Amino acid sequence: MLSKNIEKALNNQIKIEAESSQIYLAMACWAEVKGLEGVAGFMYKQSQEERDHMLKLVKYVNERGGHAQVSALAAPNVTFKSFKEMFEELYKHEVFVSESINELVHISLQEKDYSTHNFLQWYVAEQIEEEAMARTILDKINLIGDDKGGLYLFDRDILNLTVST
Ligand code: OFO
Repeated sequence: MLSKNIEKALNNQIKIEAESSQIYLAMACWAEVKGLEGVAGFMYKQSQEERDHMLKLVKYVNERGGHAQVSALAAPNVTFKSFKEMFEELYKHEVFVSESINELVHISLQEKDYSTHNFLQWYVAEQIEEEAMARTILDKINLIGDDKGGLYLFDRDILNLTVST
């Protein structure tokens, strides 16, 4: 059985994962209307993964005697100055999510909830991968600079970057 404190913290993470999904969906739309098909595909995939992260939490909360909350979400940015800015935002957001997961891990230890602590390890590993991936992408973008040919190749190849689920 989850304590009220843990239930509340997990529900907050459910909201964050749902917002992440919306943030990446908005990025997918922006990229798609700009003709960046590869980037759009990548963002649609990220958006779907965030929804899966949310659902995993929802199931866990409900299975452990809590009640997963489906709540109103903050509206994401829908336009970006450049695709570089968009990926910088993605990176910053992933760092924010990692901090939030770390805080959850901290609370689970404080409450001596070792089941939740164990459950959260999947998210800890996932965030390491997602932050690393976002940094790799930003490095590539910095290499490309204003080179249109480079952007074309980047858009073509981005879907081949391995993304865990
Ligand atoms: Fe949910 O993994 Fe990124 O944020």
